Amino acid sequence: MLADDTNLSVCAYDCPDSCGMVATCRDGRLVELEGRKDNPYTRGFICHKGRRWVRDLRGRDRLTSPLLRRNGKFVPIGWDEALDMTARAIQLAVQLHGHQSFLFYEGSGNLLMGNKVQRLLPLMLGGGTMATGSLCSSEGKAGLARSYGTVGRDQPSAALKSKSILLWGRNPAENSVHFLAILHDARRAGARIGTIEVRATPTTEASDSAWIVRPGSDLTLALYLCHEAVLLHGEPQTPYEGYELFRQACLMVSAEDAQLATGLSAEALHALVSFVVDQPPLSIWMGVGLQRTQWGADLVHTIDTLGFLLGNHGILGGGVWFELGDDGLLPNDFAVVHGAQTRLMSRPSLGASLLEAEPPVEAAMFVRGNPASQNPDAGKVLQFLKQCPFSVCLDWHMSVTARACSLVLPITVFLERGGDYVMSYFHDLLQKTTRTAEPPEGVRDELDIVRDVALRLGLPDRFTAEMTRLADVESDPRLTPVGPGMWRLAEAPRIRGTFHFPSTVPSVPSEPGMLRLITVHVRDYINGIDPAQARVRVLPPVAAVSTKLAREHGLTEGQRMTLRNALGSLDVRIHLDKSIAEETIVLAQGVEGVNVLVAPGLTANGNSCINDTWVLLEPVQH
Ligand SMILES: Nc1nc2c(c(=O)[nH]1)N[C@H]1C(S)=C(S)[C@@H](COP(=O)(O)OP(=O)(O)OC[C@H]3O[C@@H](n4cnc5c(=O)[nH]c(N)nc54)[C@H](O)[C@@H]3O)O[C@H]1N2
Ligand SMILES: Nc1nc2c(c(=O)[nH]1)N[C@H]1C(S)=C(S)[C@@H](COP(=O)(O)OP(=O)(O)OC[C@H]3O[C@@H](n4cnc5c(=O)[nH]c(N)nc54)[C@H](O)[C@@H]3O)O[C@H]1N2
Ligand code: SF4
Ligand SMILES: [Mo]
Repeated sequence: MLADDTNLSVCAYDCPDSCGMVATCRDGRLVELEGRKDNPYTRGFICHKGRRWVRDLRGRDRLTSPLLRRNGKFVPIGWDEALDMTARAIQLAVQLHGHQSFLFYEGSGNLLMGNKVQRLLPLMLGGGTMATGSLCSSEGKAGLARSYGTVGRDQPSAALKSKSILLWGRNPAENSVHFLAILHDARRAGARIGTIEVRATPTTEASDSAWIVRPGSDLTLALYLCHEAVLLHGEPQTPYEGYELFRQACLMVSAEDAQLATGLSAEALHALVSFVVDQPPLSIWMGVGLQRTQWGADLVHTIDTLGFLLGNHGILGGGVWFELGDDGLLPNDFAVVHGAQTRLMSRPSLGASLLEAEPPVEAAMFVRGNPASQNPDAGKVLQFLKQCPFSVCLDWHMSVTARACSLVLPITVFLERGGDYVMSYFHDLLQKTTRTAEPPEGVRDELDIVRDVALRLGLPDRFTAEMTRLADVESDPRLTPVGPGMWRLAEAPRIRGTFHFPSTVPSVPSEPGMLRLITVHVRDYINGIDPAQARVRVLPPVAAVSTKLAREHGLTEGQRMTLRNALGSLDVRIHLDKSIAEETIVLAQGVEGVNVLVAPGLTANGNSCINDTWVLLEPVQH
């Protein structure tokens, strides 16, 4: 039993803030969770999603027994039976079709670094089938890295030195609240804040200026702003390869082109030009939504080029920022099995790949992921799960994916495990987790489950030894201790060597007659919707449309309509929002059924094109 005490830990949610936490434990139970005051980034505050764990660890949605689907219903079974069954199903699939018949799917359910150890299960079997490609930020990182070869590691607090801050498709007021706190400080120090969005958000509310543009028009807009920057600043002093071609390309984009694409008025566009040039240094902070498109990397590279042409690269308070890259804190040979031949399937088109797989996938294990909700073309993931002979999902609650599997195994969550690490993907702190509560009876650590399955398959226990190597991260020479279980990772400047200009300017396709579906992250839950949120949503999800679109389609507030495209359909309730860009429908991501409509396309880098989704608005069929 854990002693009554307070323990320091870190929120492991897939959230850029990675808050430092203080947990109070009494009689083995978590009774209070607060912000850790000495964390220099999160400064003693945690959001309601983090705080909610006090209730959720022992809440009614917590799974506490393995559940097996029998005749369409889940029934509790014992752990031995569950683990035997899992091992047998994997063994059978491997015997019949080879190791690639076993799918080991990892999502981004938490940021614990030790998660990687679990990959030893498919790898030791020969490689298995795993997912590749990103639903999240990899496309933008690929674009940012084109400028200097790296995405680097700077600090969000650099915004405190900016005089102008442009949030481009980023919504920190909902998705990264501690950055919003920095923005408020920057404003107090004299900075002005502007936002380029496709709708009004709490972030546009908190900004001095906001420009609402049609989704997908950002590339034309960025090229036009580059055009203005070239006219203003002239040629860079040193000759740059690729500059001339890029100059010609951006000079071809006129103010009229930008207005036509974005829907901005001439005055608004002019004000945006003033915003980016008038009050340097300017920092531009891009979000994740706008880069989930076919030309996402090109867009991010072009926005970075704007920063360069305006002379904001490498100066205090200036620059262009996105998410941070992998820091290589874990050694390259961590959880590696030489000779393993993993079959990789693209995450964004996972469902279709699984349905067509040869050899077929006949045993599937899902950890920290909810692909039946979160992946594009989710209908095909569900279809695959219906026909797959064996599927097991490890989760703490009944996710959409768990509900579609044949077996569900209940796991401990990060607050009930210790000795792992979280490295933020937005700020510079590495933090260690500690065990802050006893898990409820009946749940097991995810790693123990995976190891027990491996042992039943006759594989050696490489897991334990690899887990002890995890603590080596603490001796990385780039780390400086800043408090118990907390380190600052040294900066790795992105601006170095020669700047590389974009060499191609892609054309942006559209689907005439259809509406663009934009799905956004929301304040109250992280990614896949949690059970408590799902329960209050008995009505169809809310689809926000502009009042202009509503007028054209004769829509009224609260009206039920169906969104439809070639992939499927979804019933929604209409909400009129005068702020939303033209020909656009906005839905919260994570709501069940939304991703049935979302396009499974891949970028040239193999990442998702979630925003390249088009739908028709139709009356509900009764
Ligand atoms: N509360 C909360 N916090 C979260 C998450 C969550 O689910 N909930 N998820 C976490 C994760 S995994 C991530 S990746 C981040 C995401 O964090 P953000 O990047 O802030 O989130 P998104 O909602 O994907 O996109 C940001 C904004 O881009 C706008 N946008 C969409 N398309 C376009 C476009 O074409 N052009 C322009 N200019 N704007 C566009 C959207 O309206 C949206 O408000 O948040 C993290 N933090
Ligand atoms: N339409 C649309 N789709 C999107 C997005 C969008 O903006 N629009 N955003 C995309 C983005 S940015 C992301 S990052 C992805 C996220 O996609 P996923 O990673 O698939 O989804 P999550 O909801 O983060 O969670 C995965 C599950 O992990 C569980 N979990 C948490 N901790 C643990 C643990 O320790 N062990 C195990 N086994 N399970 C655990 C959670 O309860 C949750 O059910 O979604 C993407 N999907
Ligand atoms: S979800 Fe994000 S903001 Fe909320 S406590 Fe966790 S890390 Fe902090
Ligand atoms: Mo994400």
